[in-house]
Amino acid sequence: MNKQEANQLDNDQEVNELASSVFINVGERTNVTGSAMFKRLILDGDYEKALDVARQQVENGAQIIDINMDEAMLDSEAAMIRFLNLIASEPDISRVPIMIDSSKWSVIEAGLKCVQGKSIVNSISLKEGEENFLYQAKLIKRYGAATVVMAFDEVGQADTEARKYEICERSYKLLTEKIGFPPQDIIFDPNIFAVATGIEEHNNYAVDFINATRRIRQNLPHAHISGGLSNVSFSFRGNNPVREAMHSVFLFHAIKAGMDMGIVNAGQLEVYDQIPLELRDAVEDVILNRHPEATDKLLELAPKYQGGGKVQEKENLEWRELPVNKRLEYALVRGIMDFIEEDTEAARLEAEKPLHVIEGPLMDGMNVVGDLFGEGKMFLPQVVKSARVMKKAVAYLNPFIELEKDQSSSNGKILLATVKGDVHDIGKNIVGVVLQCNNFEIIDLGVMVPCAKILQVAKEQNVDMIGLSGLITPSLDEMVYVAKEMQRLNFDLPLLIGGATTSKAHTAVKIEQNYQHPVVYVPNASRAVGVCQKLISAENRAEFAAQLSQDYENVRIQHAKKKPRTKPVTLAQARANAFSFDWASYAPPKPTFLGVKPITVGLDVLRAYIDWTPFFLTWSLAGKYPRILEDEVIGQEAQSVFNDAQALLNDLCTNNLLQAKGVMGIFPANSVVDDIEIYQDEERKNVIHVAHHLRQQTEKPNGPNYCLSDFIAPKTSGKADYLGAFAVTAGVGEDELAQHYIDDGDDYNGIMVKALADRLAEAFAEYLHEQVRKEIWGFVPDESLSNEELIREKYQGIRPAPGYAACPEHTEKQLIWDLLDAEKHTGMQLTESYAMWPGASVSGFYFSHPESRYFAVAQIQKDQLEEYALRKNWTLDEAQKWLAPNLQL
Ligand code: B12
Repeated sequence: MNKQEANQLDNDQEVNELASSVFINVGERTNVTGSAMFKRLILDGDYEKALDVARQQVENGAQIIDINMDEAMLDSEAAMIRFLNLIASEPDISRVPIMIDSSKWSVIEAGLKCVQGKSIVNSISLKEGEENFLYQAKLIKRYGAATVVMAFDEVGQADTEARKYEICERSYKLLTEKIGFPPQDIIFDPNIFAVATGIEEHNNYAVDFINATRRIRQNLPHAHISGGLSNVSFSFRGNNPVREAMHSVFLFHAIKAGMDMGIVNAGQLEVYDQIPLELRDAVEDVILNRHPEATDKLLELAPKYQGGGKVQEKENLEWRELPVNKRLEYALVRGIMDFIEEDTEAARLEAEKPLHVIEGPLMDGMNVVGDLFGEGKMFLPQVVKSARVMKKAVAYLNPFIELEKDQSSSNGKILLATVKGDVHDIGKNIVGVVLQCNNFEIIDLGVMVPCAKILQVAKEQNVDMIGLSGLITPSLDEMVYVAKEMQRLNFDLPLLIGGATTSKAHTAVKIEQNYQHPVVYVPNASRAVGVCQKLISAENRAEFAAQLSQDYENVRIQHAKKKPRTKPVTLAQARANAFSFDWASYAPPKPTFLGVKPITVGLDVLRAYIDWTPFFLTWSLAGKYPRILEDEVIGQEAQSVFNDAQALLNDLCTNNLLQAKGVMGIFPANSVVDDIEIYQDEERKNVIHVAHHLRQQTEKPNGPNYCLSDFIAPKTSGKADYLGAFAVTAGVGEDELAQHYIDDGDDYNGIMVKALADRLAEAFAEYLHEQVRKEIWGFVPDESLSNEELIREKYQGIRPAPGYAACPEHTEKQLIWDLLDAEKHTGMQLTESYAMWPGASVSGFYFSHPESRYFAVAQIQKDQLEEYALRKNWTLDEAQKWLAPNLQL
């Protein structure tokens, strides 16, 4: 324990006694995942300065230093070896034990080989089963090292007292009884998770930790207990006084129960006795889960203590000398939350009415934000952060406005909804925030909203326009339906259309004609502001509407004249030009496993597989990762949003706030023309399911007319081939967590959670595909590709997903669900439009053929439409509905 901390704890007899006698503090500033400064030094190759960081920690009293080099842009193994070798020649650092911290076993092993003297491995667990656990523990024992054992098993990370204890007991028995691991070298980490998150199940997390600690200490002799303290207060990020109080109270109780080691930042610890009594009581209620309103009470109290945090003292606070309206503008433009309530209060006292603060300085500030955004001088993430500040100020003023029964005068009311059957809302949420920044009032009905509800609320709330959003093509039909219903029910509100699969052409040809009032396709959030302002303005609306309908009429005329760029061919001609292959001299790879396999994997594993480029697109920052971080114009903002993402990702991983669940399967299969028959077993007699695919139907003078079935051995070839399928999600918990942020006025993190969940879902698909290629199907056991190469699809085989270009027909997801029993294994559900819930989900097929490739089916012809209807047992109308995107509009 460092000196400062010991002093801080001095005032409390009990804690101090325990602390000075047994509590060991682990320094973690030498961890690239936890310290941005250390990461920069290592990435820049400045190992001398990085050593200074280690030295300072020891000087400040750290009794162990944790070293972690897990960074995607680093050769972690080499960095670990280099740094440990340097430390070995610095006696003032190497006098304390080294904790070798990595999620990769190879890095740990490399570290163990370098360290002289006693080291500690961070960490091992039963996550990948007993065999792996004991194998790693044996090696650690051979090096004479101690180890942190996480309360994590094959099922997942332990969250309840029972699970924590049960996993630790099982680990203890395995270690001590099976391989004679010295019990005093076992350090359990029973997982400190965030409390007061707003999610009821999290309320008991601290109690669970403390009780599990007590049981471990009572029943598993000599073992130690450790944990990362800062996690517990994650929900109060930005409010240091409350966080410090939470740390202190938690430690007070955990040490009493037997916690004897931990990562405790001295600067983030309040003296238990000096915590104001009302705050200490409220914090204690939360930590010990003493009553159901504990979180709400602490939330209520928290703002009172905000603003006194130590972190802020270091910042340049010259702007605090500005007049209040300029301070508000400064905070809005820079997204600074720290003083917003104080300044809003100052503005309120100066104003005649509280509402004038919104209409005056706050709106002036937001207008500056809007202008800077319009001029391309501010970027989307910054705007969303500004909105967070604005919301906080408005929330502060609301009770005063209520008191005066004043009516707020917004630019206009807009109802937003993701249509029935669709679950995507990132784009819609971004549009909502940007419009709010421009003083529009937003009524957001969420996702999967039926038409009747949209229209009913629009009437009840007397909104000024309706905005619809959708990501997948079946949603387009639903938008057409809403337009028709608006016409039938004599609405006269403008209708906005947006979302990834919508387009001006589709809006003009399919939607606009059905409704005689303005219908506008809006390609992105920044365009939304101008469009809404024109539609709301009494002078501009008529002219804008006339222009729009002329514009859409032109689009329709152009569209009608449009000839296909390439000549269509008949289905028979296309089949005659199918991909041809010498099946006779080919042996399809036989999987090492047949059947269905549920998959669980930690987010810490998945994060290494993330493709970051689309993440920046979500934030309207276009450019390839990692180059985007160096970009002259947007580099700084990209780096900032990336840093925020890393911080949140760290929290998601350590606090288990999202979960990834998946299932995969491999089945005997053969192709029959454009279908793929899936068989019950290797006898290939019983067809259990049929996968239906579409064939390219345009003239291809230089290549085949592909269909996915081409990549599976035809039944007539007599070869035994296989088809794989998967469904994965990283979105278990995403809606609740995002909503928690949004309810707290923090749309920025609300959007960030979903953007990260999406990235993790795709990373899961990438990770699982690699497992399939290398092990489960095993057709390329020796594959060794970097994440960059994986992103560039440098592997053998493909994983097309229903909805994507090679298999554009969404209902085929039902087949995946039936084959894998996906709902049972993962909880993932299909909506009536075949969107997957949770939103951050991906599903698809696996093909192993070395020549299999991605392609676009594109336009199909009437003969294929009719035949496909027969194959699917559909009416022609049904076929037209589901294949609409591939038919001439
Ligand atoms: C990232 C991504 C994902 C993410 C999730 C995306 C998300 N949460 O929105 C993940 C990996 C989970 C995913 C999964 C799938 N995806 Co996807 N995905 C994409 C991708 C690459 C980018 C979408 C995105 O996030 N854009 C950034 C956001 C901010 O933009 P946006 O949603 O378009 O919103 C902006 C505008 O549209 C507009 N806007 C949006 N709504 C509104 C509303 C109003 C009123 C207004 C005014 C404006 C407006 O303003 C927003 C901000 O500027 C697109 C391809 C593309 N280039 O669009 C494919 C794409 C959307 N996906 C597609 C498909 C098929 C799928 C899957 C079905 C694949 C599968 N079988 O697993 C699943 C479906 C998931 C599910 N839950 O059902 C297809 C859809 C085509 C189709 N035929 O339906 C696309 C177009 C790819 C393609 N070219 O084939 N996907």
